[in-house]
Formats: sequence, structure tokens, C-alpha cells
Amino acid sequence: DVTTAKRTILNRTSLEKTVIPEKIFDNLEKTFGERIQPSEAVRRILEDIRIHGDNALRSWTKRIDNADIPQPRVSDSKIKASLNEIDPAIRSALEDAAVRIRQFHQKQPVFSWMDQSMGGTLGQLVRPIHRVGFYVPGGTAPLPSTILMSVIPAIVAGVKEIVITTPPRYGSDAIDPAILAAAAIAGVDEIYIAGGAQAIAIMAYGSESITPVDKIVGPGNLFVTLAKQQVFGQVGIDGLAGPTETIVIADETANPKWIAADLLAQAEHDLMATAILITPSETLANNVCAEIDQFLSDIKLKRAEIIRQSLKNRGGAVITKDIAEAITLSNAYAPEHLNLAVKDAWNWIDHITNTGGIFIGEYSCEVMGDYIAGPSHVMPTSGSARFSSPLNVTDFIKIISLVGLNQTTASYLGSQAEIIARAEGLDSHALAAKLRSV
Ligand code: HSO
Ligand code: ZN
Repeated sequence: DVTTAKRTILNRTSLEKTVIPEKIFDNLEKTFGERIQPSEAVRRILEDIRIHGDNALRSWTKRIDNADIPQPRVSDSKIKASLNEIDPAIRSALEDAAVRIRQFHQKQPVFSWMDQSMGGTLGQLVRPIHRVGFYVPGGTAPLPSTILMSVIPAIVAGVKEIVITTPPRYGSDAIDPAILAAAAIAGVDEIYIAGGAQAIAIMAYGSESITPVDKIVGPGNLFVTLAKQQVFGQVGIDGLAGPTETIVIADETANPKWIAADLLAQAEHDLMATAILITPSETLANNVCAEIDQFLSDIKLKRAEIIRQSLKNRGGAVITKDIAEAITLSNAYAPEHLNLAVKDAWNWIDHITNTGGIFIGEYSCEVMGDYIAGPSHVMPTSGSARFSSPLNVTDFIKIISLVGLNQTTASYLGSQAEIIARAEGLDSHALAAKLRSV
């Protein structure tokens, strides 16, 4: 549908503008006994867990997830056992993916350096963040791939302590063994059963059973996102995740069946996922729509209902004058993923300014990126590709600046610094600078 697609592109919804479904308010009323805003619910949960630790965690987990979790930490033996509980084919595919994700991120080194050309020695030291917590959503589709895609860049960066929190299945203390196995493959042995704002609280503030982390990373639902926003400052965060988005720019050379499948894959994520085709070829647009209908009626797709809904909410095709106009629209939208299924796709990449990842040519469909190509699939959503990057090694390091001036340089710079200090009216600054400028 052309109108929906254009509207989706032009009216980007930010987190604040997102309409919160009535069902969420109903659930909040059940849990809190009054109709409160999600951000207020999150504030209360964070504060309770900050003050009362594990006891508060247990009671919120009972109220929200209906699960009794006496001990939030998952035992080592359970994590190890998960490797043999999953299908060996899945295990080996995850292991292959882990190798490629590691290889890709090892190409992103950030160097310490020292330089003698500015008088004395100046430079920078690179230090990994010491302890990082990852939130791994449970929900309708637990995604073991997300563990590999977020934890491995941290390991490559040199992070020593890695913690995962993930919600229990509703009404039980069980965690999907595929989640545990992915953690084991990535090399993580510290996993806690905690979901939503509760998980963010124990990672940010610590409790009797968990040491607080320095940074919290990973996508999550509305409550996780609000909680990350509220603990920012106490800890670092990676960003605020919104629903996933893909724009496919294609021309008449593209295979409509493949493009249709790519759009379906995107739309099946959730009701608010965005899957949009932009093309100068009306024929291609019609063929892709026909293929989508065909797939939806011919094969039994488990998530067909979600696909229908999200295509209706945010999906569709936009016809442009040419590829250049398609790219202009896409740059304005700043999609999480951009697929270029056009002739001579490589020739267009210089024109692309805002997106989390460019998938070039028909063999590089986004699904390859989701699982196994190499880059992290945690990419900037909600237009944040205008100012941020896919999760990568630099999310897990800090730079420490080094200043080692020699006497000659200090003597000259001291007099200059003194002048600036006087201009700022800071006499003691001026004094400290002046003493070096002999
Ligand atoms: N496309 C998702 C990542 C994912 N897909 C995980 C399947 N599993 C967000 O970029
Ligand atoms: Zn996906």
C-alpha cells in the first residue's frame, strides 16, 4: 500500500510519540491497582529493587511473570547441559556464526597511541569497560542469535565480566535452552533470570546476588527501554531500541520472489516492524506484492497474522522517479537496514548517508546479516542511524587521554593557559599555569 508506506517514511515516530496500546494500561492496572504511565511503573520497580534488592526482584518477578525464582542465577551445570539439549545442527550453525562474528569484529581495532610531535608525549590509552550487562528478550520469539551478535563484540573488545539477564517463560522458571546454549557458545557463564525493568534494575544497582555493571546493552520491550533511559548516568547504555525496520531499494533487475521473502522476513518480527519497498519500477512493485500474497496463501507461515498486521501498520511500496530519489527518501528515514537490490548496487553506496547497515545486491539479504554474515545485527532504529552506529567494538571500550608535556613546551603553553585562565576569572588556574612557564 503506497499511502501507508509513504506515511511511515515521512512521519517517523519517536519513543515519546509512540502510541501505547490500551492493553499495556490494562496490565499495569492489574499489577499496580491503578492506571499509571509505563514510565511511572518503571520508576517504582527500579526504586524498589534499588532499595530492597533480591527480595523485591523475587516479588516483582512473581507479580509480572508469574514465576517463582528463589535464586536468580542460572547454575553452571545448567548452562553447560544446554549445549547437549539443543539440536546438534543448531549448535553447529551457532558456532559457525560465532566464528564469523568474531572475525568481523576483530577487524575493528581501536589503538592506544603516543605521539612526540607536540612537545613531550601526548596520546591515548584504550581500556575495555570492566563489567557489561546484556538484556536478552524472551517474548514471543527468543532470539539466541541476539546473544552472539551483542556479546561477541564485547569479548573482542576485551570486556572481562559479562552478565546476561533474560526473562523466565511466563509462569515457569525455565529459560529456552537455545538461549543458554548461545550464551555458552559466546563464553558467558553469568546468567540471571530476570525480565523487563527488574532486569535493568539489578544490573544497574546490584543486589545480594549480583554485582552492578558499568554498562547495559541490548534491545528490549517498552519497559526495558524506559528502564534503560532512567538508569542512564548510573550506568552507560547502548541506545534505545525501537521496532525493527528495513527498506529495500530495488529496480526491474531484482527478483520479485526474493524481495517478497525479504519483506516477509522483516514483517514477521512484530506488529510494529517496518518493511518497505522503494522502487522506480511499478512493474516490480506489483510483482512483489503479488508474490507476497502468493507466499501468504500458499505456505503456512507461523507468523502470518503478525506479517499481515505489520504490513498494514507500516509496510508497503513507494514508487519513485529513479534510484536517486529512492535513496534521498531512505536517507531521510534513516532505516535500521537498507537493502540495495539494484543494477550496479556498489555504485550507489557513496550516496547513502543514514542507515545501520547496507546489504548490497540480492545475495546479501538482511536475513544473512541477522544470523551469520558477520556484523552485529543490533543496529540503530527509530531514525537514530542519523547519529549512531550498529553495536560494535567501540561500544565496549573507553579512551583515556594522556598528557605528558616536557619543560620547554610547558613553559610556553603555561603562559598561554594563564591568559585564558585570567579571561575566565580563575586566579588559581592562572597561578598553576604560571608556575610552569619559567
Ligand atoms: N532483524 C532483527 C534481528 C534478528 N532477526 C534476530 C532474527 N533474529 C533486528 O535487526
Ligand atoms: Zn530479523
